[in-house]
Amino acid sequence: MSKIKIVETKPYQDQKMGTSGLRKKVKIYQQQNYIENFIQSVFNSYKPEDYKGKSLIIGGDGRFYNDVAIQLCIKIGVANGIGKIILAENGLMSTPAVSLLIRSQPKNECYGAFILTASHNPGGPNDDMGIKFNGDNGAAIPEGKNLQIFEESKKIEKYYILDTEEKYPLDKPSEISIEEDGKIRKIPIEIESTTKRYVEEMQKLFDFDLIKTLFERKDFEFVFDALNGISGPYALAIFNKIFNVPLQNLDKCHPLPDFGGIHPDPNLVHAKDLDAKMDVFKKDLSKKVPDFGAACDGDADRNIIFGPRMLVSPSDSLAVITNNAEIIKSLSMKGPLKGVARSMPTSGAVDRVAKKKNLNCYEVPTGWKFFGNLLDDGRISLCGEESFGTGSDHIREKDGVWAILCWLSILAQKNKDNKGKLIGIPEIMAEHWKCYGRDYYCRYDYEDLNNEQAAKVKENLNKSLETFTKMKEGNEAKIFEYNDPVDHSVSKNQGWIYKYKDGSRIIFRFSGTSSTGATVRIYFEKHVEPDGNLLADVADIIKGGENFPELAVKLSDIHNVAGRTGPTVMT
Ligand code: VG1
Ligand code: CO
Repeated sequence: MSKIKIVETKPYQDQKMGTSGLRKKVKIYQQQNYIENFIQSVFNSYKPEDYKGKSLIIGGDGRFYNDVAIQLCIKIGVANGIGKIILAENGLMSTPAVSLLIRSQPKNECYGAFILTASHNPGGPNDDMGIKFNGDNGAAIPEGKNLQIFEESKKIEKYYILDTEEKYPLDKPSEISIEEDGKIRKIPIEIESTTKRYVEEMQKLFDFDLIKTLFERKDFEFVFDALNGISGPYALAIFNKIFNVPLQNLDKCHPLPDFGGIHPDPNLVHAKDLDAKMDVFKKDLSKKVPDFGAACDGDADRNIIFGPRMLVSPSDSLAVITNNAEIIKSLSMKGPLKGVARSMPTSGAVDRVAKKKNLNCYEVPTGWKFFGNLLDDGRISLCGEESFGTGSDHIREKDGVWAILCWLSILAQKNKDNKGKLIGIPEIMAEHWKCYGRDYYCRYDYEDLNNEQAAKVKENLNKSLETFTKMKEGNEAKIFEYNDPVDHSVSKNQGWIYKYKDGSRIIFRFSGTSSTGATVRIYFEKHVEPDGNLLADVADIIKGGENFPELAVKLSDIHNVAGRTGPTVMT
């Protein structure tokens, strides 16, 4: 039998959620009452009837310190009046699977979920920890709510917690009994399988029998890398158990608290083993390369897709999926697409497809939470970000494994009655670009600028808006501001856009997920018409003609301001 105790605390001033949740170094999270304050601030920003007696879902990517956070979520949640805890088995569940789990709860019975992840950021005692809160629609809470929680966290004086040292089991159901106002309240802790519900949902959304025909082909080889993150259990359950992909083709599929020391970020820099397997840097033309390579990030909401010796840029991936929506069951089963959306820095490739198909195409700020209203309002069925995120209205988060299944569906369908040479990813891309032209795309990150340097870069970018506009006829430059068409909220200062007449763009943004210093992201996008050079190297096009990286350095003066000679990461 436990009692509820009230603990006095002092506020922290830095608990503002960024692009996706609160991400900080573990050392920051380990400060006294740091997690307690944040969790209580979430409750404080809601009315008691929003959570009292309702269920709370808890899950995460298994990173270091999640075990501590899980126990606190339970004890503070129950002390605030939560009526049932639904805990992911061993605390492990991907972000998309949590979104699905929330949406599977009976109406008005679920408060939301704490998702314990810093997503693509590295983990371990010296790296990052994160907490996200998703509301009862399964989506990360909107910007306004984030700010409300931040305000609460700056003035918090006390929190409620169960007065017990007990550690609740993560692998079997249990029950908490508390004494409250002279009465006894019992709160069940249910255990939800990490993978079961999600795998069953994917079997409903996709034609698994059709996809199996692809895996049965002798000339189709598939490799996957979970980067030691939470996508591993889902990959094993689907790719190995159902599609019979041999285990040696499924790499790093057992989640590790420090991700084995790697950065669980599926991109050209951090997915090194997969890059090598797929020979994306074309080092050994004599060797046979798999036909399909894929990876997900730490919490399994991102995806990367490789063809043999080629990366499918995430912006292109969104365009190709949109173009093939009719042959992907998950997207066609509810009728034609309602509309599509992309984040502002994502290339215009999907816009071209949307235009041809007569679909509305929305441009939102970076961060999946901005798609939530459009999805809930039935305005879009599909959306994506340049940062390796793709998703649809089946849940309210981006979904790595789902995106891979979309691509497998396209390939399976294209090869349905094809006994000849495999129609693979290169052929699908070539066909796409022939029809729409190609939007060559890449991103440079300059990490760890100090505050002063960041302020100077911002000042330079503001000044350069006018300079750029005068540089060439048809040039436009502006700071992106988003007016949400559903709730009419306005999000200002969402990045600097320098745009040419043909749609080519250079974009600057400051990251909202880095846990140290400021990270400047520079996005380059150059359009080539269908009759132009469609099979060139991305770098050659981005630097050829008007040299975009050089121009970006001029517009921001970042090399002088921050004492750099180049970006820290190029993807
Ligand atoms: C980055 C990406 C953004 C993504 C966010 C969360 O944000 O650019 O597109 O939504 O990470 O992804 P930023 O502010 O650092 O650029 V995840 O998979 O790390 O939750
Ligand atoms: Co993620």
